[in-house]
Amino acid sequence: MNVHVKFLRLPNKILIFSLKGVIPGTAILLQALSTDLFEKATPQLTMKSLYSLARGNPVSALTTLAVLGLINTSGFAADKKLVVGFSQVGAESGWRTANTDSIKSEAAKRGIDLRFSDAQQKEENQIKAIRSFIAQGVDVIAFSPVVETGFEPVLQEAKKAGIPVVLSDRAVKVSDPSLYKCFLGSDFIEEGKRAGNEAIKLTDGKAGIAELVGTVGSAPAIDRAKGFREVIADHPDMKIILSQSGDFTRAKGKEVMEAFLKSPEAKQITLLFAHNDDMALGAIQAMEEAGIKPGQDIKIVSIDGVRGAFEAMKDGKLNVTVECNPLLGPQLFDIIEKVSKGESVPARVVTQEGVYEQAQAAEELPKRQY
Ligand code: GYE
Repeated sequence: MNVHVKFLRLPNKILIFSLKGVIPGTAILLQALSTDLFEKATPQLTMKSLYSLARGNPVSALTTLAVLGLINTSGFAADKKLVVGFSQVGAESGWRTANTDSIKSEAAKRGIDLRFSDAQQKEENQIKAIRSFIAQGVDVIAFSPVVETGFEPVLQEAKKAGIPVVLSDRAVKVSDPSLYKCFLGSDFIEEGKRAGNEAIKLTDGKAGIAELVGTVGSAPAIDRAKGFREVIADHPDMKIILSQSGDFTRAKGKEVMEAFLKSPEAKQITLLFAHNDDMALGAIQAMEEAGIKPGQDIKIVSIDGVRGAFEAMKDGKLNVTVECNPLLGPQLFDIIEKVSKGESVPARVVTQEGVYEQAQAAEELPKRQY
């Protein structure tokens, strides 16, 4: 019998175990096996013990592997599927739905075993989901953090378990940057600046601004507010007179706009800045119900670029949408696959996006993918 056993330990603790040979008395040919799963699946079976077992008695090493289910019955090494745990924010907006679809369809296309969990916009649900991914021993954890803070302890647990983490769409604030490998997503400060510039153009630099803020404590809400303020700071007649969270949903956007329109400052509102399109669409309804012409009496700038925003622009009810691309699936899984192989990835990958005004809406609408 001729059995070759090879071990290779990569610096990031991935073990590669390759074995080639025929089991005597059988036609079973064993070709190759990647063993990064050994440490997780069989912690009792250390590389050293398996190595000496295989050296000393190859047949029993093979049997051990077979019993552990690491060899498929046809005798060929099983191709291990990449297991990815993904914790999504929720289903709060058109943007989010498109993002979820992009992630799920890309995983299916690549034959990835995706464990998908919806946090319903609650941080505690996300922490639970991440803990459960750690317990399941997934290969890579990816998530879109609802808010920026509070994830450090669970990310430390993932690090201890040797499971790499990739951030998708939103960022976290942690003191140890090694707690995640990469943050893939938009530059939200830049989006806020673009929205600010469009607001200045629309109002000739003089506006009473109502702001519909995204989820409090989330990266896009913090950064879009910051970018917008940075740009309008040079224009003393651009004044934010009302600002409140609508949690990125259409229903809350409508509710908060109704309250704005009943407030003593209502008459001074000449521009609405909504941190996403869904809230703007809710606000448009509130304005119409109050007899106000959205897009005319009150100019509206929002962010995302979802189909509903283009439709509203076509109807003259929304003035500008700043694009934020949700179709992150392909880029995300490129990063995840690299990380799973121990390859290095950039700590930050920024998505490319544009700005769309009313005049472009009719032409753009049929091309929109979300
Ligand atoms: O703008 C909003 C969604 O994190 C970029 O979340 C995302 C934001 C997006 O609910 O619509």
